[in-house]
Amino acid sequence: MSRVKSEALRSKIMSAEDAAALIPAGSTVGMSGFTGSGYPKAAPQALAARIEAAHQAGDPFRLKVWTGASTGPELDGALAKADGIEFRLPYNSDPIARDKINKGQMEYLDMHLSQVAPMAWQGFLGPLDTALIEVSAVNADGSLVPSSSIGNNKTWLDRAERIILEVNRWQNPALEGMHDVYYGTALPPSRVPIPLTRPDQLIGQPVFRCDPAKIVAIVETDAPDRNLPFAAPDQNAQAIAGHLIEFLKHEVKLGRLPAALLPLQSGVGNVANAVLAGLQDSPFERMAAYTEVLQDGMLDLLDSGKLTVASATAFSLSPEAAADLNRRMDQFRGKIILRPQEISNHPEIIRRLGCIAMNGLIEADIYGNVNSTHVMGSRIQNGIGGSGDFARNAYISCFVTPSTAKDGAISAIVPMASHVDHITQDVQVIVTEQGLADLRGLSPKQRAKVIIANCAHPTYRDALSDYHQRALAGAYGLQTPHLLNEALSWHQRFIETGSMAPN
Ligand code: 0RQ
Repeated sequence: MSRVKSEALRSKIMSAEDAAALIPAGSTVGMSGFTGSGYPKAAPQALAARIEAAHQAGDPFRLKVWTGASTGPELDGALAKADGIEFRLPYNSDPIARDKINKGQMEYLDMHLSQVAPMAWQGFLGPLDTALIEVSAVNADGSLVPSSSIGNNKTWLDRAERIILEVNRWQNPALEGMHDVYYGTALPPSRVPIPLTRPDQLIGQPVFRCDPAKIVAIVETDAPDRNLPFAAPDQNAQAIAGHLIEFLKHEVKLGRLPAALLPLQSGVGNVANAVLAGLQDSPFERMAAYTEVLQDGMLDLLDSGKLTVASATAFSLSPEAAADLNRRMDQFRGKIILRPQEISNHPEIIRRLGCIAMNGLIEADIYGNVNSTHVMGSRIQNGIGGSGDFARNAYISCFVTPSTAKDGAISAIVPMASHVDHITQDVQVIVTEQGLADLRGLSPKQRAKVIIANCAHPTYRDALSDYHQRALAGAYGLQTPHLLNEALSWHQRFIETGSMAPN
C-alpha cells in the first residue's frame, strides 16, 4: 500500500529516473542521510546513471552535494564512482569519495555538524536548489514522517527551491512519533534559548512541515539502510573500555559524577562502540544518552535497561542491528528520540546537560592536541563530524584509541599532531589500551609526562620521552616545548619507510 496518503501529492509519484531528470547539472542538492541511515537510495543511483551517460556524451555534469553526515553506497558511492560530485559537505566516510577527495578530484568541506543548518540559514553556503529527502510516509495533510535519521532535513526542506521525496516502505511505520523536530531556531538577534533540559524531553513536533507546492517528485522505494558491520570488540577495545569505566567509577566515588553518570555521547567507529559494549557489564544503572548517533552498543544498553533513553539524530547500526531494530521498533517508543542535528549536537544543550563525550582519534600529540581527521597531516579519513561539537562543550571530554595503528607501524601518540581538530583545551582524557591520561588541571609539560607514561605503546614510549626531554633542553620556549625541525619527523619517516618506529 502506498504511504503517500495525500491525495493531491499522489500525482507527483514517478520513477527514480524521471525524478533524477529534474535535477539540473551544476546545481546544489541537499540530501537526507546520516551515518548510513535515512539516505535516498533510488534517485541518487538514477542520477549517477544519468551523469555517466552525460559524461560519455562529453557533458561535464557534476553536482554539489550536501547531507547530514555520511550516507551509503547508493548515494555517495554511486555518485562518486560516476565522478558526479564536484563539492561535498559536511562529512564523508565512503571509500570511493574519500579516494577522489584525497586525489584532489573532489572539493570537500569538513564541518562541525551542529553548524551546517545555521550556516545554511545564514546564507554562508550559497543557495540550495533541490532537497532530496527520504521519509517514511507522507501524511494526508502533506506533513512528512521522518525516516531513520533527521540530520539537516528540516533545513533542506525549508531552504530548497524544489523538493524530491523518496518514501521508503522498508522503514517501520512505528518510527512515527519517535522524532522531535524543533522549529524554534532563529538567526541572531532573534535567537532564544532552546528549552531542552533533559535528554528525554520533547520540544518539537513528530513530523516535518513542507510546502506542497515545492514538491516536484515522489519516488516510492523499499530498500534497507546499508551500514558497515562493527568489528567485534578485540582485546585492545576491551582494555580501553575497562580503563574508561574505572575512571568513571572513580569520578562517581569522588562525587564528581552522579551514580547514573551524566548523558553519554559516543562517537562513530569500532572503539567507541566497544566502550558501549563495556558499559553493559559496568555498575552504572539508569544511564541516559544525549548523542549524535545510536550504535549497536547503545541499542543493547537500551534492551538491558541500563540505558533509559537515547536522544540522537540518526541510527548508526550494523546490518543485523538495523534489521532487528526495524522488526521491533515499537518496543523502543519513548526510549529513542531522533532530533535535527543542530539540536542533537547543539553546544548550548551539550553544555547544559553536561555530556560525557567519548570520541575516537587518529593521533594525539604529547601535549594533548587531537587529530581526528587527517592521516599524515594531509589525507582525510572521514571528517570531524560531531566530535568538535561535543568535545568543546562536554562535562568531560574523552578520546579513545588503540595506541598504534596499521599493525604497530604508526604510533597514535606523536610528538606533534600533523593536523589539529581538537585543541588541547578541548581534550581532558585520553585512553588507549595502555592506560588513561587524566589531563584536567595539568599544564602542557605535565600533560606530556602523563600521556607518554600512560597512553603510548612501549615501542614508542622511550622515543617520545627522549623527544620531550630534548625539547625541554633545546626548544625556543618552554611553555609547550617543541623541536620544530624534528616535530613531524615521525610522519615523514612513515611516508618514506612505511613505519614510524625508531631505528
Ligand atoms: O583504517 O579501516 O583502513 O584499517 O582509521 O580506525 O582504529 O578502527 O578506529 O573506527 O574508532 O575510527 C578517528 C577514524 C577512528 C573515527 C576515527 C585508521 C585505521 C582504520 C579506523 P582501515 P579504527 P575507529 C560523532 C563523532 C571523527 C568523527 C567523530 C572518526 C581507520 O573515530 O572518523 O568522531 N572520528 N564523530 O587503520 C593512520 C593513524 C590512524 C589510522 C586510525 N594514526 N594513522 N591510520 N587509523 N588511526 C559521530 C559523527 O560525527 C557522525
